[in-house]
Amino acid sequence: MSDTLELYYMPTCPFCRRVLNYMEVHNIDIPRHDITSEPTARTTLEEQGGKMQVPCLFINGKPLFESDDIITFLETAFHVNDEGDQSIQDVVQTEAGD
Ligand SMILES: N[C@@H](CCC(=O)N[C@@H](CS)C(=O)NCC(=O)O)C(=O)O
Repeated sequence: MSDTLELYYMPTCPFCRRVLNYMEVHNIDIPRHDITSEPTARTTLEEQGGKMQVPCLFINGKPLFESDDIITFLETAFHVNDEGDQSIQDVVQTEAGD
């Protein structure tokens, strides 16, 4: 099973910075949308997420708000505490090969 992940954020938001810093430290590279610079991103967040709050991680199109919950999800999805950091490709290939 592989999840489609997309992060919606604002560069000035401290909660978003927490998530982005975590991703940077652990080499987690997923598509991201800056709602202040992408014209359609804010609308997408409001319509699909149901509210205007960042950070928001869409997991297979389903919104996950709260920076703590997002980091916990990423920690599990990318096996941060298991056997070193992995890229999303590693996760996808590992799980697809099962
Ligand atoms: N408890 C949330 C707080 C998130 C939050 O307050 N985000 C602010 C930006 S820093 C927000 O989206 N506010 C709504 C708005 O700007 O309209 C978290 O940890 O993610």
